[in-house]
Amino acid sequence: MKKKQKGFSTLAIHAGQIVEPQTGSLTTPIYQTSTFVFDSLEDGAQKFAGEKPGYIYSRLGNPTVALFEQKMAALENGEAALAFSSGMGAISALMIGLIKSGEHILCSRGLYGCAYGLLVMLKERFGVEFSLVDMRDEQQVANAIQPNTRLIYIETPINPTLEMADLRKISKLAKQHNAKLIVDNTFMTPYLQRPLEMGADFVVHSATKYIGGHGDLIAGVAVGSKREMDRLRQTTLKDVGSALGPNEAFLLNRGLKTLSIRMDRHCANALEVAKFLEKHPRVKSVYYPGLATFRQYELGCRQLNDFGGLVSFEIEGGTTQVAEIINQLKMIKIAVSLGDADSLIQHPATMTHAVVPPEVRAAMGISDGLIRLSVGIEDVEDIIDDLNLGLK
Ligand code: 3LM
Repeated sequence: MKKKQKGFSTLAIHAGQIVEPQTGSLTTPIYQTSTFVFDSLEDGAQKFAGEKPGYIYSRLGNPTVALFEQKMAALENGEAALAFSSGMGAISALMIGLIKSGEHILCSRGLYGCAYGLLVMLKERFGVEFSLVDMRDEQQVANAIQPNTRLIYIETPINPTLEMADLRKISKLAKQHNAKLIVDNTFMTPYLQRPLEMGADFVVHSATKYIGGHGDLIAGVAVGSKREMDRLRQTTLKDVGSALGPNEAFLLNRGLKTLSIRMDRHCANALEVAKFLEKHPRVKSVYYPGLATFRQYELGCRQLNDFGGLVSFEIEGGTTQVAEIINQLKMIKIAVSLGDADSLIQHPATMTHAVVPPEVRAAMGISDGLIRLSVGIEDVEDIIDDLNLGLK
């Protein structure tokens, strides 16, 4: 009989966790060590050769970090995961490990600013081509695939416009053209969207965000097949070296235990906030996949378990008018990052996407009047009261 798969919240708490044998410690300790002692030369040599399991050096693996990797693999329903010192560490390791000069990466037309910066660097310094395409239209995606396209790299929903791609259709296209599909799942977390189940090859996260959940660390993670994760551990993680530290891993393991209940609250609050903003006379448009008026509402209903905690909205005017609004806020903090318990608001044109040239930014759908709000898990009435104050 096939073993019944445990529920998401159960896995988030129990996956990979073993009671520490020496002391009975319930939580996996912070193994704060750079190196691990070998019994003998032969023991060390066998571990280096991969003939014997065991830890060698914390850049290559660490028990606190390994627990985080096991949990993320279980939650994304993938075979294996690799933890990194930041989301950009994960994205750059995957790109460097999977692409060669002369090959092409096809990307969603919107990308987090530093991911765009990385692509520009790969192009200018290493001869890797890339192009951005509107992933809402599969025909445009099919037309944009080139003979040398080896990777399709997408955010869905996109930071900060929340535009989405149909993952089942895009992964089919990727397979037809022998390209690998990487999905940045930071905005949704595996609780709300599981790209590997829809045919993607890799998932990446800025674990700094909802996975950590408390705004107190920087981390990243990639999930995929065991074969590819093993290969990347031995190449870009080992030799480029953006490994996660055990302290951060401990906080991530703790954060994951409450991921589902935090996400439920983020989603409920964000929907209320989006409805409030939609009715406000100073607000021109609201982007939230859970609004029935959102252009891709149907796709969101098919692809997501709920609609997430990010709400973007556009006001009449540009940077000056945005400043007038957000500088008035008392509780909501003006800060980049997202997915924290605290509500955070930011201006993509001058902050997260400031590195993107203005014409590319405009093509991404980011105007100077666009504001991104990461709705926290405070009482929603207090979030709305604060927004009311700013919008007055
Ligand atoms: C932000 N984003 O405020 P780290 N992928 C996505 C992201 O949103 C981010 C990363 C990867 C923001 C950070 S801007 C200076 C602050 C969809 C980060 C990169 O390397 O862990 O920051 O993840 O939108």
